[in-house]
Formats: sequence, structure tokens, C-alpha cells
Amino acid sequence: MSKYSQDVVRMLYEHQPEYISGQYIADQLNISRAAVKKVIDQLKLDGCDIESINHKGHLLKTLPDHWYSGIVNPIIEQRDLFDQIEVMSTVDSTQLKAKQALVGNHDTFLILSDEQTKGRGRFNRNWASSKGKGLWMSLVLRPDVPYAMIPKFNLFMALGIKDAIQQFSTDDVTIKWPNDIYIDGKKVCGFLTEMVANYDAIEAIICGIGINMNHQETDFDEEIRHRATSMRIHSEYDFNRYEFLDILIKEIEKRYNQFLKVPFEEIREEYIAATNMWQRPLRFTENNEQFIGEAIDIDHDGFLMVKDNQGQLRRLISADIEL
Ligand code: BTX
Repeated sequence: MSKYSQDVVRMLYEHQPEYISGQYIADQLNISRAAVKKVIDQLKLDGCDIESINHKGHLLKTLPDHWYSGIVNPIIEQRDLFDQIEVMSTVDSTQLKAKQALVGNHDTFLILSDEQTKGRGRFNRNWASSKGKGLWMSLVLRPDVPYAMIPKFNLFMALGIKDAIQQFSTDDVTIKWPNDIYIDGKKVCGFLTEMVANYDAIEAIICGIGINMNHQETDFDEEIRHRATSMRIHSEYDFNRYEFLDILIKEIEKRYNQFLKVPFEEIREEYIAATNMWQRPLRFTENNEQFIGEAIDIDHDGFLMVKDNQGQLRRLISADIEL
């Protein structure tokens, strides 16, 4: 990719739906028109749908199925959440990368990648993150809150992610406490929250979010096909990834501000109504212990209340649950 391609994409994006002349781009970037043409030809080869008409200029017709920082940055910068944004085409794991970037760094930041070669879920499980198909990102936030508030963060994030996906889905989007978002009985998103803390306070929250966006059913490996789905499968129109990113970050910002200001109690009813685990037997794994039980409530602190098949009431802060 040329060093000017992000700037050119950004200009094309900002001028949509107008055409923009090669001369204008050349003047802004202080390069020749021939150099602009070369960048635009390369962008077309990379899958950007750009229409070029003599004496009229260039128009970005549809947004590409890859992340371009030239488009991502202006979207994210509208919100007041991140000091830095990093857009990558491939990485082992955005979560790992975010943790490495924490060293000697006091900023808030977002890392987004087209592909993860070693995407990870909870307990070091694999998270399938194929190229161009999804939204694989990690957010590093630095809330000035006590350590004990961390489990609450996940609950607020779940509602934000669910609300964003729902705006593109014809079917109900639900939360599987505490880490997954489902459509029609299948996982469309998994997210996890980790933190760096000292005795007094949290230094950073690292929230990794994986959302299946563009997959067809056959894009999933056989081993997860029966329990994974994507937004595309449940969307009635051709949305683009940037439109979704814009909405997602808006919803995340809204819920993050809420997390900082209000107790879980205020969103508890909303959260319970959005959760998909009620009135059926479930298999729980907590600290290597397995049991069957029924989820009966989420309490004021966001713990899941479960009645196990021995009739014993359990209060879970986190668990692995099979629906
Ligand atoms: P989890 O441990 O709850 O879910 C992992 C399980 O989900 C896997 O064992 C597998 O059965 C199934 N699975 C794997 N890949 C997918 C997929 N693409 N869609 C649906 N189901 C799948 C949930 O972990 C938390 C996942 C966080 C992923 C993000 S992506 C950005 C960031 N970077 C990173 O390495 N992880 C996070």
C-alpha cells in the first residue's frame, strides 16, 4: 500500500457523494497527478469501488470490505473515547497487541485488524477471525473507578454491542451472560474484558470484541458452523462495515458513560429483558466444576443467580454456560 493511500481514501470518503478531481488530491497531498492515479489504481486493485470519469474526477462508490485507517479514523475521532487508533491488516491478536502496547503508555486506544491469526477467547480458546469477514478489535480504556466495578463494565458493554447489532438485524439479538451476543440461537459476537490494576485503582481495561459480520454459513469451520452466525446472515440489506462501526462506537460510548455514572441497578431490568437464558436447563462450568441448573435472576451487582438441580442457589460472577 502506498503511503498516500490512506489520505486518498479519506479524501474520497469525505467528498462522497461528490466526485473529486485528481488535481485537487494532488494539490492537497503535494504530489503529482500521475502519483495520484497510481494510488487510485492500486486502491481499485485492493477492492475499493472507485469510479473515475475524465474531466469529472473520482468517486468512492461503495466502502471497501477492509479496514482503511483513512475511513476508520474520522469515524472513531467523532467520539471522545480514544487518544490513539491503530488499524492493521493482520495481527496475531488485537488483545495481545493491546496488552503489549500498554507498556510505557498512558493513553486510551483502539486496535482494529482485518484478520487475527491467533484470535483468543476466554480460557485461551481459539477465536476464528478470518480476513475481511469480521470486526476484530480491542479497546483500551482508563476509567477512574475502583477495581470492584470491573464485572459491571462487561454488562454495560453487552447492551451497547447488542443494541448496535440489533440495528442491522431482522431477528432478535440477545445477550448470553456474561460474554456473548446471540442471534437465533447462534453466537454472532464474543467479547472479553481484562484489566491491569494496582492496589488503589484500575490502570486500564482491555476489552476485546469479535463480531462476525460478513460470513456466509460456509465461511465458518465445520466445528463451529452449527453454533456461529454472522450479521450478514440476519440482515435484510447490504450494510457496510463502516456504517456498523460508526453505530457500534456510538453505542459503546453511550454505555461507557453510563457505566461511569450509574449503578448496574439502573440497567438491570433492561439487561434481564435482553438476556436469552431463562426457563430452561443449562450446563454450567465454574472453576472446573460442572453442574446443570436454571438461571433465575441477575442480581443488583450483575451476578447470575442459578438454581442447580440439587435445589441449591448459586451466585455466579462468571461461568461458562452451554445453552
Ligand atoms: P469464548 O471463549 O466465550 O468463545 C470461544 C468459543 O467460541 C470457541 O471455543 C468456539 O467454540 C467458539 N468460536 C470461536 N470462534 C468463533 C466465531 N468467530 N464465532 C462464533 N463462535 C466462535 C469469547 O470467548 C470472547 C472472544 C473475544 C474475541 C476478540 S476478537 C478481538 C480480540 N482479540 C482477541 O484475540 N480476542 C478478542
